[in-house]
Amino acid sequence: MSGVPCLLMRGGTSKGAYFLAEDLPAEAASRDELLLRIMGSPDPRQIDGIGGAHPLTSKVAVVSPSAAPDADVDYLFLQLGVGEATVSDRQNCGNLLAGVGPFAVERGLVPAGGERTAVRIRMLNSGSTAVARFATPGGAVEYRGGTAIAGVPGTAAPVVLDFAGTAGSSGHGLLPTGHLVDTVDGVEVTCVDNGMPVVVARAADFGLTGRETPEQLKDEALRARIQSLRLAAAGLMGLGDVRDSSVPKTTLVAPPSDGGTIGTRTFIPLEPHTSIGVLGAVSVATAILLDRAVGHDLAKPPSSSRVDVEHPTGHLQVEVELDASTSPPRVRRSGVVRTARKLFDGIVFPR
Ligand code: NQM
Repeated sequence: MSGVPCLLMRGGTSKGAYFLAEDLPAEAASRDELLLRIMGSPDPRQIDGIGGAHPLTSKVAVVSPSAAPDADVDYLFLQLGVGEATVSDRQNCGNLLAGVGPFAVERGLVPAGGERTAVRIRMLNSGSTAVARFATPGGAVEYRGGTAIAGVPGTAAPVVLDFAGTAGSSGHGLLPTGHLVDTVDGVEVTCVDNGMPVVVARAADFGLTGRETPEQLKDEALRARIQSLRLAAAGLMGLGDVRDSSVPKTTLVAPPSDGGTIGTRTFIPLEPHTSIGVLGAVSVATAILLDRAVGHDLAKPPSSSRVDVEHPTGHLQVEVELDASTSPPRVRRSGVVRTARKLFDGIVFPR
């Protein structure tokens, strides 16, 4: 069995295997079958592969030069199931995205541009683009730096990500149901998609404070309620039957308890998130900025375009600028600061 060149990176609060598209089978079914063997799925422990036994560490980035005039590279994100043999391209990942620019420089797809390099990335899952800016002193990616992100010990070099065209990433607009608020399963929700389709509901409507730990949220009855809510909401969002899909996510919101703008507990799609996804946070922040949306009433009004999203392991600062004078509102700009780190570069041998 021959191996496959692979670079293992932490991207934001996720960890994944980064590949050049040319090193994987071109045909999607053979590629997915190979990736499952590489990650060790299906197996709750992924013991015979390099996956980390959690959705946040069972991720793949496939990167290639871009043919688009406004992009340097194409990035396809694949979410691999842990206990299930599933590979989904239906969601994007803003955390692995943080490693795509550095990976493109590491593999020579983009030349380092002096002290700092900007890489324009077309995100194939959603068709939107992001620009990643990071330090490349002396022509090499600098991973060390002083930026801390919640959920990752220590500090590293910042990767600044600016998004364009993320609204309606799943093809049904910023408010995919066509309404600001819907009632689903007896609770009010705001279904939003500014890069990630998310069902936003009030934690209080589930008998929760929104300050629970992810461990406390691992409850069979709650899991069943979240599943029922997202299956019904997905129908209204035009997403069809999402039983085997990683989207939509569900975020339960509550008043902030640590000086931030809003408190969140997120399910991906049923597993409690240890923090919150990047594009998930951008989407939730967008919702709570909208007058009368679920969560708007619970949030501390931000004084600028910066929304401080509280999550189980800290805060995620998101920048969202909206033009609320149009219907539906128009997203002018969204952005976020992340870090990434090269962990291992080599050849991976599939099972
Ligand atoms: O929302 C988890 C993560 C993600 C995705 C998820 C992400 C995003 O924390 O952009 O980054 O929602 O499954 O990496």
